[in-house]
Amino acid sequence: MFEALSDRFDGIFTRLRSRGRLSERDIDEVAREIRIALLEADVNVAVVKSFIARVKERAQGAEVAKSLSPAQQVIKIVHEELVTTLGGATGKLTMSPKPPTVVMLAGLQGSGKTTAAGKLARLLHSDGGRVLLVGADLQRPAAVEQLRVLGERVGVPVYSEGRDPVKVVKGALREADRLDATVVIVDTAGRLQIDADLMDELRRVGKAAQPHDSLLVVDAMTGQEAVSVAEAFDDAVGLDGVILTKIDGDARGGAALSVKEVVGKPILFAGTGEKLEDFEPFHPDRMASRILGMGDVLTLIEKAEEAFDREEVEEAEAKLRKGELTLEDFLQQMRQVRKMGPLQSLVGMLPGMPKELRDAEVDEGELGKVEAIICSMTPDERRQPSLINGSRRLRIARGSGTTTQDVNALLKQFKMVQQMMRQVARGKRPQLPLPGR
Ligand SMILES: Nc1nc2c(ncn2[C@@H]2O[C@H](COP(=O)(O)OP(=O)(O)O)[C@@H](O)[C@H]2O)c(=O)[nH]1
Ligand SMILES: [Mg+2]
Repeated sequence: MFEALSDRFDGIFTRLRSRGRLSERDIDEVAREIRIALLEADVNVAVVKSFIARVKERAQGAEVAKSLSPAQQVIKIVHEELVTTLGGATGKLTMSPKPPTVVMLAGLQGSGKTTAAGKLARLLHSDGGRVLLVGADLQRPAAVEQLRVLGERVGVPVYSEGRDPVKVVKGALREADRLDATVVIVDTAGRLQIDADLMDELRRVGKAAQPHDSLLVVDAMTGQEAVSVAEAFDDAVGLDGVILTKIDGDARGGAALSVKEVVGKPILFAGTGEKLEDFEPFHPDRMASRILGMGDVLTLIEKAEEAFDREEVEEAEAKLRKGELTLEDFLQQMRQVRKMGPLQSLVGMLPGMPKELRDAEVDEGELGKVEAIICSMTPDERRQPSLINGSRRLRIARGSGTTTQDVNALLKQFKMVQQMMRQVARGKRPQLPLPGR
């Protein structure tokens, strides 16, 4: 996500780092480059203008922090202003003091409403909420069925009936009372374009639902178009916030960087993929760090906490400290890391990752191979790889559908990791074969 924009900033800051003191002209030049980068990213013109003005003013005012180089100061200012443009503080759903809290999702067809309803239900359900999903999209015959499938996977009930969305909502609110639900999420019908009929239906559904949170679901990949759509919906039905979907496919970031300032409504959540778990609260500060290639360590940690079994981690840590890592532990850790999601998206969250690495295709097939090889070993072999002689090697290669070269490569790699771990265990800094920039 936001790769194109990240690359531009990367280039700008790399050039900046080679300078000493920044003259007024230097600052003008950087400002010009950032302006072009943002316009290319499809950020709204007025937003770009005010962003550049703020950065320039602060950079010239030189809030001189002695610990930072001139380049670092500019990066810090740009980071802070990006956070502001993305919405400042992390937004939250307005929860009704008297349950249930009603969340209504609106948006154009294909923007990701139904998917977002399922994802939001999953998030709130896992936080202990008693969620009721409501299928009020009766335009598309398959829409309610799609929602039912999602509800089943998340483990929350789905309510729908008949042909009138207003009746559905009224029935759903009674059902919510009966179920003692704390959150009701209403999925509504979309159209290909904004039209009077759609807005009229939304108003009627809204009147019946009296939502505490009226959220617009927009596709990030549509850039400026997403911003116009948000303005139109806000004018017609009034919005409390935005869910920005498909940011996984959005290289530019124009919608993310324009919505808050143009429409005045915060982005509350972001869709980061097609799966139910590909959904996160929108944190402006973390997004800004991601855009500037500073990584998003906090999200990474949260994902890790979700995927990792604490006891297993503690056990692995203890072994690490004693320098006793085995291939079995290696396999287990690999599986846990893979539970966190596609490696490519994880690498993108690491700070200071060289651009080449961020862009490199992580070979998931290669990982599958490693897993197959370790699985083909006997438990003894996993604990004591030195047992693996020529004939065992051949057996393992055959069993895993790989070659003896593959097995050798893995054993060599593992030995390196083991050595590194021993260094760590002895309190030394490991000598990582890191690629230089
Ligand atoms: N890559 C990606 N695809 C998404 C995301 N959210 C939704 N989709 C896909 O977008 C398509 C339309 O989604 P849907 O929820 O049916 O849209 P609706 O018409 O607004 O209800 C589906 O194929 C979804 O899988 C997202 O965050 N990332
Ligand atoms: Mg739908």
